[in-house]
Amino acid sequence: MKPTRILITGVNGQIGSVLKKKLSQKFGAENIFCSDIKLEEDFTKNQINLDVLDRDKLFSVVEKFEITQIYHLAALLSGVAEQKPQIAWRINTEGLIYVLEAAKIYKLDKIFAPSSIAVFGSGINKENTVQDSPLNPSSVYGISKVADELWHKYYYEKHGVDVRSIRYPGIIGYSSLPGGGTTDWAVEIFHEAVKNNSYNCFLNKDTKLPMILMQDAIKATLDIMDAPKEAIKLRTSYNLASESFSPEEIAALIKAKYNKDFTINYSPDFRQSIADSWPKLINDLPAKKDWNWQAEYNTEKMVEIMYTNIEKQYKEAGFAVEE
Ligand code: AKB
Repeated sequence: MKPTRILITGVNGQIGSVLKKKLSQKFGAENIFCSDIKLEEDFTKNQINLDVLDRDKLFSVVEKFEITQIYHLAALLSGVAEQKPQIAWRINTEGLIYVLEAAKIYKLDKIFAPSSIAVFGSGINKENTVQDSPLNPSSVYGISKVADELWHKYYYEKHGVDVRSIRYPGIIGYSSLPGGGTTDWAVEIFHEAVKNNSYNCFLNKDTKLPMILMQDAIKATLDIMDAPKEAIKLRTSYNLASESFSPEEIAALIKAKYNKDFTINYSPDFRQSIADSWPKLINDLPAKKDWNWQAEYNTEKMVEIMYTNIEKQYKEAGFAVEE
């Protein structure tokens, strides 16, 4: 059996750098190959400059480094995609198809390709969005992710590509920044609370959305990839739930427990209508049943982890943090 050698695309994104560390611990740093359009190429460090639309380079990287798995994270998220619809469609769908083609041609063991809660839109029960809810997204990002999910299933059924996917909620982590999503406020709020004691939120105060702490998002990613092939019954993408909250709930927790001077304002922008089309509470029964998914963190613990770690980082980096 060939040793596991993993290519991560879009490693410079919010989840990439954290996933890279975890996969390096698990499989050895020498077996993890990182790529991004914004990464300086250095093969001695397993670093590859890769535009996922460059199919030939992707194929040659897979061949040259004898890759056996790809974690395909390169994508444009909902906010940016809405402003650059055509390039977002290309990166999010064409990029995925090249990865799936590489998996087919080079007979890769498995692929991880995330989807998102953005696949949902009108016609759902927002308080209990079950796996089989209709997929009527109103955002460019959501449209591309619905197409992606169908491509996963197509390559699995037609070519036997073992592609696994979860519908990520908004991901909240302290060691990397999100880039261009509708759920980015849930990370920004902690940075602004620590640095400036105030935050101007781009969503309304009561906009409740599904979220997940980075630790749980990484756990879900590794769990679904570790599951036996037969356990993965859904070849589109699995609903994944952890927490759900609104900006005013997080602001109240920050103020009550970590920063009594914290204030928040609301100036909703174009992302409000994206958020309004998404579920508030996800039902993830199939993920629990098929590969034993269970979130470990609740909102109070998440706030503690986020606030204390971000505060520590700013203090250590010499930023002026108000005491
Ligand atoms: C976004 O806000 O676009 C992403 C997502 C929910 O997929 N964080």
